[in-house]
Formats: sequence, C-alpha cells, structure tokens
Amino acid sequence: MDVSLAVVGATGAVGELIRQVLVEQGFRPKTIKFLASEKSVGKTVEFLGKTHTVEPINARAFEGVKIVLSSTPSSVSKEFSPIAAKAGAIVVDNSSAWRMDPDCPLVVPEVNAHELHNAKKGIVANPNCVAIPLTVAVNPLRRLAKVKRIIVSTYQSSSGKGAKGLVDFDAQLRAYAVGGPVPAPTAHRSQLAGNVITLDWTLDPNGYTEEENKVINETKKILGDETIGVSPTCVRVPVRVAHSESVNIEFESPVSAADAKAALASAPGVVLMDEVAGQFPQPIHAAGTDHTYVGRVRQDPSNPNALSLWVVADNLRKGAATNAVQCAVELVKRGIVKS
Ligand code: 2RA
Repeated sequence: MDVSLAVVGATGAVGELIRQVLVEQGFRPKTIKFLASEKSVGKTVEFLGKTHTVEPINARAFEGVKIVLSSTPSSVSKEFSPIAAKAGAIVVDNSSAWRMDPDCPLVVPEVNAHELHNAKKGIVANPNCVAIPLTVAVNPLRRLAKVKRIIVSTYQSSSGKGAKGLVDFDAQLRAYAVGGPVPAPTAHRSQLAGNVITLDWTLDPNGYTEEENKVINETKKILGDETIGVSPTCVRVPVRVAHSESVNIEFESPVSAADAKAALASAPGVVLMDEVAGQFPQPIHAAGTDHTYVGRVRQDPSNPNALSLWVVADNLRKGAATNAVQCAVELVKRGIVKS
C-alpha cells in the first residue's frame, strides 16, 4: 500500500484503534502523519516502531496526502474534510457529517465497496456502528428473497460514547459493585451500572432518537434500497465494548432458517455461531475482533416470511476503525487512489 496517509483525530479512541488496525491489516503506507486538535498537538504516538509527533489539523498538513482517515466531531469534519479533499486526498470520515450527502458514498466494504468509485466530493463516509454490522448480516440474505422490513432492537455498549463513556461507566460500576452511592452520570444520560437506557441520545422531533434515525437512513443508503422499512429501538446496556442487535427481517417470500444459515456461513465478514454447536454470539466474543458475529437464526413463528437473528460486533473496530481501514485498502486495490 504505497500511499501517503494522514490519521486525523489520532489521539481519540477510534483514532488510536485506526493506528492499531493499520498495523494488523499489514497496511504499510509510504508516509503517515498524525493530526489532532490543538490540545493533543505535540503528543507522540508510535507507529511501526517509529515515534511520530502529533501535528495540528490545517490545510498545509494535507499536502501530498492521498488518504485521510478521519475521526473527529462532525463540526471539525465539516470544516477540514473538504480542505483535505481539495488538497487531493480522499477522506474516509467517521463522523456523521457526510453520511447522508448524496455525493458521498456510505460504505461497508462487504456490502457496497463499488460505491467507493462515487466519491464526487472526495469524501467517503464511514457508517454508524449499528448500521455497519446490521448491513453485513442482512446483505447476504438478500439473494434468498427481497427484504421488505427490518425490525432492530439494539443493546449498545458504553464505549459508543467514546472514552468518556467508559470513564463514566467504570466509575459507576466500581461503586455499584460494592453497594456504594453510584456517582452521577457524566457522559451517559442516566446511571448505566445495573440499568439500561433507551434515551442515551438526543430525541428528534419524530419521536425517534438521533441514533435510531441514523439506523433508519443509513441502513437504506448502504443497502441501496429506499423501499426497505426499518424500525429501530436503540438502547444502551451495561457492557463496555461491542454492540448487540436483535434483528427481525421480513422478506417478500418465505426464507428458511437453514438457507439463511448457509448464506451467512459463507458471507464475507460474518462468523456464524450456530446454537446447534452450543454457540451464541456475545459481546465478550466480539470485543477486540473485526468480525460480525451472527447467531440465533430462527423462523419467526408469527410470520412465515420472517426470520429472527442476533448480531454482535465490536463497535469501535468493525463499527468504526476497521471499517475505515477496509475502505482505505479498497480505495488502493481498486486504483481509486494511486501512489
Ligand atoms: C453510540 N452509535 O453507540 C453511537 C456511537 N457512534 O452511541
């Protein structure tokens, strides 16, 4: 991978994982630089045995860079991603700033890598951490029958709120474990230790949370099918890392659980955990890995055209850093970015 890279937001939770996943996936860039907001400038990071000093995010920093892997708040991405693109880079952006822009593809490589060719603004959007595993699991089933509707209930881990979510949750957990007074939440919207929270996100005017609306809109865009109905309920649960999803898929005609399992067993990115073998996906399996685990595949007893399944993936890896690195690899493999 003989291209020059920049990692923006290099010191954040996802930025740090991007650095790790680049190494794990054997991505050996020609040059690499690490950029971050003013408060992190001057810190050092290690990459392949070399120490790099974190630089500020500005127009000059993008000169000669071919791929930018960006993980910043949306407001920062709105300002700097177009500047990086203007300097000649393709930005793979983890924020939600560009996801629904029709000129920015929203890419899960196992599902719609071909969309990488349509980055008219020089920006590729990395989807939401629920939508990524959901589409990895649903897409292979689409060759069995057309998908009509997806009902998804999520069990999202604390780390969806980033490092500050984990600091909050860990402090609560320590106090809860010894029966002490649980400190007031600082990142989550309510106590998470010993609890679940269905309003851990901003409520939009349609009565759905911002997170639920992302799942609706992004799932349709990734699957390239606006006719699919998506009905989500997003919930934060007391788990550190990895999001789980209870998924009910209604097809236009009957699909057997056996056929679905066969399709999932050979699907890219999917690890099928069959309960017949005594297995079922759990966050403790998925945390620290790049796979989407699928299990509990079964016929819906109330609808012959529907199946239920259980999906788990590491929200920081496949739900963010790994997916972004996979997009970068594909950009090079497909010749969209040349050295
Ligand atoms: C969450 N999906 O889990 C968000 C993070 N991007 O809160």
